[in-house]
Amino acid sequence: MRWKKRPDGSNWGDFGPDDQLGRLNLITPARRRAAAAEVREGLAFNLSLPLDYPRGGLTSFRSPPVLVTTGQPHGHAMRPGHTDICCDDAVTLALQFSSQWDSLAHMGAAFDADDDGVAEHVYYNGYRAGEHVGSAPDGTTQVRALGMETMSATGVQGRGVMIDLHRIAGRNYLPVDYEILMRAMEQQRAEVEPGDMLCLYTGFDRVILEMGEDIRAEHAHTTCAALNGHDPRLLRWIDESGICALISDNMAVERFGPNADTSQPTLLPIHHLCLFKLGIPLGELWFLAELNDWLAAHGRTRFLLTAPPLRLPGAVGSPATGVATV
Ligand code: UVW
Repeated sequence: MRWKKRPDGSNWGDFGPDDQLGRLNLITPARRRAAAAEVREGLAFNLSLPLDYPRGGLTSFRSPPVLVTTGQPHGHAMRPGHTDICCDDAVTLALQFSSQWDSLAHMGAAFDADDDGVAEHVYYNGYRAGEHVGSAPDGTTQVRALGMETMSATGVQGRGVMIDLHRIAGRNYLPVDYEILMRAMEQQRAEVEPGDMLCLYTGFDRVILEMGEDIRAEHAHTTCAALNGHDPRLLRWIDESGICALISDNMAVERFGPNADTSQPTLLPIHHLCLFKLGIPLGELWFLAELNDWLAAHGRTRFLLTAPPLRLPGAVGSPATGVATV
């Protein structure tokens, strides 16, 4: 056993001692069939920003994609005497630069999981920093547990539920607590069931696209809605709702940065609850605008969501190209 003591309010061990999927275990064949029943029109929406967005200075520590050819120039003749010409390319990008999934290896905590009075650095279900999730001195990652390949293998397909926070906040900065979220759900007749993937539309995706190079880090802290992770009732609801993924078009799903409450032990309480305690992957910077517009115009909130991350062994984050079908 990797742990003797689990964090209060966590579900470590509930899906098995070696579980690495967390709440995604709740997507059963029956839930996938219920999700497929949401497909009535046959329309599909791509939920990724172009991966070279956000531009400007929104994220300083994650680099945008750089595409290069893999040695031979684009349009090179494959073999003399034949008509075929060919292009191949390679990319360098930070996996969490644009529309992305955070795996359960993205954030852990200092916690005394072996109950010896000293906190260790651990992740969901007691997986250890260094031993299971770590990086070598040359910068290569050594993620042996909780990496993207495990999440990807499930296909990440189930029912998505959209809640439109932009309808409430517009582009005003709004920390969303339990009351506000419940009011939005009631007004929009949005119901969430265990195993659903919850999408929160804030309108920040369109801010990113419209502002282009002019966007700055402070726009993430001063524009649109973001969950208030310091509201205990909101945290309780996230747990009790049974959601298996939490997704938004904003930077971090929750508020962070200069306006955030720094008096608590964790700076990102929703990351802590979801990734560390409950095994709920987070989707950030998704492009939800067109899907949200369509759902709002048709009085709907539910859809089939298919969003596997890259099946890239050892990756902590992944670009996300979710597809919603309505
Ligand atoms: C951090 O910035 C730490 O993470 P995220 O991209 O998940 O918000």
